[in-house]
Amino acid sequence: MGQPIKIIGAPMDYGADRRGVDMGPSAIRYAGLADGLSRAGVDPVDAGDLSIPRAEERDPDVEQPTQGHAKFLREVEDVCTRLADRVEAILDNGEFPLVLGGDHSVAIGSMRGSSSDADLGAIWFDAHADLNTPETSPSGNVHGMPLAATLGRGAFADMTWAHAPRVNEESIAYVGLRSIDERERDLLRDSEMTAFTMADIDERGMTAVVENALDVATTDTDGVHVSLDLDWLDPKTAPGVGTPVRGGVTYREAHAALETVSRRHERDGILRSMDVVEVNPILDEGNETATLAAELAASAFGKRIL
Ligand code: B3U
Ligand code: MN
Ligand code: MN
Repeated sequence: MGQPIKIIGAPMDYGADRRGVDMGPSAIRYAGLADGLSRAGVDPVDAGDLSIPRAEERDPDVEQPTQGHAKFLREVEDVCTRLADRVEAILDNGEFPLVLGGDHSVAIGSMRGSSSDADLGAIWFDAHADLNTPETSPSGNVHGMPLAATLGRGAFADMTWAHAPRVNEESIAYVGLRSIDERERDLLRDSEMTAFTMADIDERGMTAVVENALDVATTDTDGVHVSLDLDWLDPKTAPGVGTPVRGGVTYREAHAALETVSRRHERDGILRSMDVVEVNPILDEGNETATLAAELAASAFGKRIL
C-alpha cells in the first residue's frame, strides 16, 4: 500500500470573500475521497479537521500590516501556524499530508510545514497567481496572497509565521493561469517563478506543460507540493468556487495533469504534500465540484482507467 495518506481538513474561509468554502472538507469527504484513494491503491487515514474560530464573532480588521490591507490576518495566522505544525508532524511520522481547504490561504500553512525539513518545489494549479501582497491586493482577501506570504513579499516580510524559507521562487511553477491583477502581473514578471498560462496549454497540450512544470519543481529540491485550486477548472465543470473565471481547464485536461504528476511520482517519488482548496458547496451544483476534487486527488495518487 506504500506511504499512508493522512487527510487533514482545514475548514477555513477567513481568506475568502464569501462564506461556504469552510464546508469544503465535508463535501469532499462526502463525495467519496477515502474510497477513491483506496481504489487508487493507497491507504487513506482521516485525521479530522483543524478547529477554526467562528467568523461571525470576528472583526476582519483587528490586526493590519503597517502597509496595505489583509482581512482576518490574525485568524489566518492562527490556523496556518497550527496547520504547519500538523503537516510537519505527519511528514515526521512517514505519512503523506493531504490538506482539504478551505480557502487557498491554508496553503501558507501546508507549505511552511512541508518545507520545515526539506527544500520544496511547488506546482500551483490555479486560474489566479495568488501573489498579491497586502499593498497590491484589490480585495484584501488573503486567498489571493498565499505565494507572496510564503515568499515573504511586501508587508509579509516581517510575518515570519507565514514564511517557508526553504521554498525558492525558482522552484515554483504555475499551470493554467488566466486571471492576474495589474500590480500582481508586475510582481510575477519581476520574479523567478515559471508561469504556464491557459495559452501555453492550448498551444502545447496539458501533459507537455505539466512535465515542464514538474522539471521546474524538482530541480534542486527534495520534493514537490501540489496546490490544487478548483477554480483552475472551467466554471462549467467546477461551478462550486467563489471566484470562477471563464476559459479554464476541461475535465479531461485536469485528469491528464494529475495523472502526469502521479506517473512522475511513481517513477521518482517526488510528491511530498498536497492541498485541494476553494470548493464552495453553497455555490456548487449537486456536489459536482467536490466530487471532481475527490477524483482528481485519486488521479494524483495513481488511479488509472485500466
Ligand atoms: N486576484 C484577486 C482574485 C482572487 C485571487 N484568488 C482568488 N480570487 N480565489 C484577489 O483578490 O487577489
Ligand atoms: Mn488560489
Ligand atoms: Mn484561484
